Amino acid sequence: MKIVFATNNPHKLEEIRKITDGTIEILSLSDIGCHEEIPETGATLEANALIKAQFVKERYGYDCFADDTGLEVDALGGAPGVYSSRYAGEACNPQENMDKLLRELNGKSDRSARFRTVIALLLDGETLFFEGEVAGRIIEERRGEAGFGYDPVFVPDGYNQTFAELGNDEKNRISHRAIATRKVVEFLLSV
Ligand code: ITT
Repeated sequence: MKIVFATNNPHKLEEIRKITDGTIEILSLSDIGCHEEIPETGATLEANALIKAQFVKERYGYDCFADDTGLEVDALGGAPGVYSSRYAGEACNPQENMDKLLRELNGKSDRSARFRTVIALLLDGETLFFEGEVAGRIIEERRGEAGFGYDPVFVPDGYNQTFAELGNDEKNRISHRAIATRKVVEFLLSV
């Protein structure tokens, strides 16, 4: 089976190709000649995942799936959430987003948070959603080199290391996206 994963994030592609391990051929946006930035204008992770998947289906005709992920921090009322990639401003980088997060949490004792991934799948005229979540906490300074985004400041429950310290193999075993992706893969292999 061949399906498009509507992302240009190389970390996500590497993660999903490891998880699917050759059972499904995953095409990226650049594999299908799509080099546009798909505007993520939704107010929820579900809406953004669907926007990305529908964009590909409408313009390129492929069945596809897309994910949107947010980091939800309890002491910040669920922020940055759907705005995780642009928490510190439209053109900001992951370092600036992490700086802002650590600043906002400065002095706060409740550091609980979760990563939540929603995947929208468009297949044979149907729309399906899959979800994965990992609870954890935000530490006070960055630790570790692996992964991307907020990985250096997120320690999943049951661990002492950040996602960035755990490394890609362990992260792929337990991550929000791995949980959601495994659900999609299981579904795709069952149809
Ligand atoms: P695409 O839209 O091209 O898929 P993106 O980088 O914009 O890629 P998302 O909208 O899904 O990815 O994620 C929003 C931000 O949340 C992302 O820029 C990261 O900063 C952060 N993020 C997502 N998944 C993460 C993960 O597994 N670990 C750490 N941070 C993550």
